[in-house]
Amino acid sequence: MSAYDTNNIFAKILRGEIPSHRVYEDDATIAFMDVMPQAEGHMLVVPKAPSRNLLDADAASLPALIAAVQKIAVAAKEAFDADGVTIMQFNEAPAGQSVFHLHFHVIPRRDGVPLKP
Ligand code: DGP
Repeated sequence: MSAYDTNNIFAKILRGEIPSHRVYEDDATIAFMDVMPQAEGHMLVVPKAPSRNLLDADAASLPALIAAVQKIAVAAKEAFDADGVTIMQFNEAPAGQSVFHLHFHVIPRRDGVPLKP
Protein backbone atom coordinates (compact mmCIF):
# COMPACT_ATOMS: atom_id res chain seq x y z
CA MET A 1 0.00 0.00 0.00
CA SER A 2 1.24 3.52 -0.80
CA ALA A 3 2.28 5.94 1.91
CA TYR A 4 0.00 8.64 3.31
CA ASP A 5 0.19 11.82 1.20
CA THR A 6 -0.04 14.92 3.41
CA ASN A 7 -1.28 16.93 0.41
CA ASN A 8 -4.51 14.99 -0.12
CA ILE A 9 -7.68 17.12 -0.25
CA PHE A 10 -8.99 16.09 3.16
CA ALA A 11 -5.63 16.86 4.81
CA LYS A 12 -5.90 20.34 3.28
CA ILE A 13 -9.46 20.68 4.59
CA LEU A 14 -8.29 19.56 8.05
CA ARG A 15 -5.53 22.22 7.97
CA GLY A 16 -8.02 24.86 6.82
CA GLU A 17 -6.17 25.38 3.54
CA ILE A 18 -9.28 24.81 1.45
CA PRO A 19 -12.86 25.57 2.48
CA SER A 20 -15.49 23.06 3.50
CA HIS A 21 -18.98 23.19 4.96
CA ARG A 22 -18.11 21.74 8.36
CA VAL A 23 -21.05 20.28 10.29
CA TYR A 24 -19.34 18.51 13.20
CA GLU A 25 -16.05 18.53 15.10
CA ASP A 26 -14.68 16.79 18.18
CA ASP A 27 -11.14 16.15 19.46
CA ALA A 28 -10.44 13.42 16.92
CA THR A 29 -12.94 13.90 14.09
CA ILE A 30 -14.53 16.38 11.68
CA ALA A 31 -17.50 16.01 9.34
CA PHE A 32 -18.35 18.17 6.34
CA MET A 33 -20.68 18.16 3.37
CA ASP A 34 -19.59 16.19 0.29
CA VAL A 35 -19.11 18.46 -2.76
CA MET A 36 -20.44 15.71 -5.03
CA PRO A 37 -23.46 14.53 -3.00
CA GLN A 38 -25.08 11.26 -4.02
CA ALA A 39 -28.21 12.32 -2.09
CA GLU A 40 -29.34 15.35 -0.10
CA GLY A 41 -27.34 15.62 3.12
CA HIS A 42 -24.36 13.49 1.99
CA MET A 43 -21.58 14.03 4.55
CA LEU A 44 -18.04 12.81 5.04
CA VAL A 45 -16.70 11.85 8.48
CA VAL A 46 -12.93 12.21 8.67
CA PRO A 47 -10.50 11.46 11.52
CA LYS A 48 -7.97 14.19 12.24
CA ALA A 49 -5.15 11.64 12.49
CA PRO A 50 -3.43 10.78 9.21
CA SER A 51 -4.51 7.38 7.86
CA ARG A 52 -4.67 6.54 4.18
CA ASN A 53 -7.75 4.37 4.77
CA LEU A 54 -9.11 1.76 7.18
CA LEU A 55 -6.35 -0.69 6.28
CA ASP A 56 -3.60 1.38 7.91
CA ALA A 57 -5.67 3.05 10.65
CA ASP A 58 -4.68 2.75 14.32
CA ALA A 59 -7.21 0.24 15.69
CA ALA A 60 -7.26 2.07 19.02
CA SER A 61 -8.69 5.16 17.30
CA LEU A 62 -11.59 3.35 15.65
CA PRO A 63 -14.13 3.16 18.50
CA ALA A 64 -14.16 6.98 18.78
CA LEU A 65 -14.40 7.33 15.00
CA ILE A 66 -17.31 4.89 14.73
CA ALA A 67 -19.04 6.63 17.64
CA ALA A 68 -18.77 9.91 15.69
CA VAL A 69 -20.12 8.21 12.54
CA GLN A 70 -23.08 6.91 14.56
CA LYS A 71 -23.75 10.33 16.12
CA ILE A 72 -23.68 12.02 12.71
CA ALA A 73 -25.85 9.33 11.10
CA VAL A 74 -28.51 9.70 13.80
CA ALA A 75 -28.42 13.52 13.50
CA ALA A 76 -28.52 13.34 9.68
CA LYS A 77 -31.55 11.05 9.68
CA GLU A 78 -33.37 13.52 11.91
CA ALA A 79 -32.16 16.71 10.15
CA PHE A 80 -33.01 15.49 6.65
CA ASP A 81 -36.19 13.67 7.72
CA ALA A 82 -34.73 10.55 6.12
CA ASP A 83 -36.08 6.99 6.13
CA GLY A 84 -32.63 5.45 6.51
CA VAL A 85 -28.91 6.16 6.31
CA THR A 86 -26.31 4.58 4.03
CA ILE A 87 -22.75 4.42 5.39
CA MET A 88 -19.99 3.66 2.88
CA GLN A 89 -16.23 3.41 3.21
CA PHE A 90 -13.71 2.50 0.45
CA ASN A 91 -10.11 1.28 0.66
CA GLU A 92 -7.76 1.88 -2.30
CA ALA A 93 -8.63 2.89 -5.86
CA PRO A 94 -9.83 -0.52 -7.11
CA ALA A 95 -12.38 -0.49 -4.28
CA GLY A 96 -13.62 3.00 -5.16
CA GLN A 97 -11.45 5.25 -2.99
CA SER A 98 -10.52 8.55 -4.68
CA VAL A 99 -9.32 10.66 -1.73
CA PHE A 100 -6.60 8.93 0.25
CA HIS A 101 -7.39 10.04 3.80
CA LEU A 102 -9.66 7.69 5.76
CA HIS A 103 -13.31 8.74 5.57
CA PHE A 104 -16.83 7.42 5.94
CA HIS A 105 -19.71 8.55 3.72
CA VAL A 106 -22.92 9.20 5.68
CA ILE A 107 -25.87 9.51 3.29
CA PRO A 108 -29.47 10.12 4.40
CA ARG A 109 -31.87 8.00 2.32
CA ARG A 110 -35.51 8.39 1.40
CA ASP A 111 -37.91 5.64 0.36
CA GLY A 112 -37.72 5.06 -3.40
CA VAL A 113 -34.88 7.56 -4.04
CA PRO A 114 -31.75 5.87 -5.49
CA LEU A 115 -28.27 7.24 -4.95
CA LYS A 116 -26.98 9.48 -7.74
CA PRO A 117 -24.08 7.82 -9.58
P1 DGP B 1 -14.14 8.26 -2.03
O1 DGP B 1 -12.67 8.53 -1.89
O2 DGP B 1 -14.50 7.67 -3.38
O3 DGP B 1 -14.72 7.44 -0.90
O4 DGP B 1 -14.93 9.65 -2.02
C1 DGP B 1 -14.35 10.90 -1.88
C2 DGP B 1 -15.47 11.89 -1.77
O5 DGP B 1 -14.89 13.17 -1.53
C3 DGP B 1 -16.35 12.06 -3.02
O6 DGP B 1 -17.68 11.73 -2.69
C4 DGP B 1 -16.25 13.52 -3.38
C5 DGP B 1 -15.67 14.16 -2.15
N1 DGP B 1 -14.79 15.28 -2.38
C6 DGP B 1 -13.75 15.31 -3.28
N2 DGP B 1 -13.12 16.51 -3.21
C7 DGP B 1 -13.77 17.23 -2.25
C8 DGP B 1 -13.58 18.55 -1.74
O7 DGP B 1 -12.69 19.31 -2.12
N3 DGP B 1 -14.44 18.94 -0.75
C9 DGP B 1 -15.45 18.13 -0.28
N4 DGP B 1 -16.24 18.63 0.67
N5 DGP B 1 -15.65 16.88 -0.76
C10 DGP B 1 -14.82 16.44 -1.73
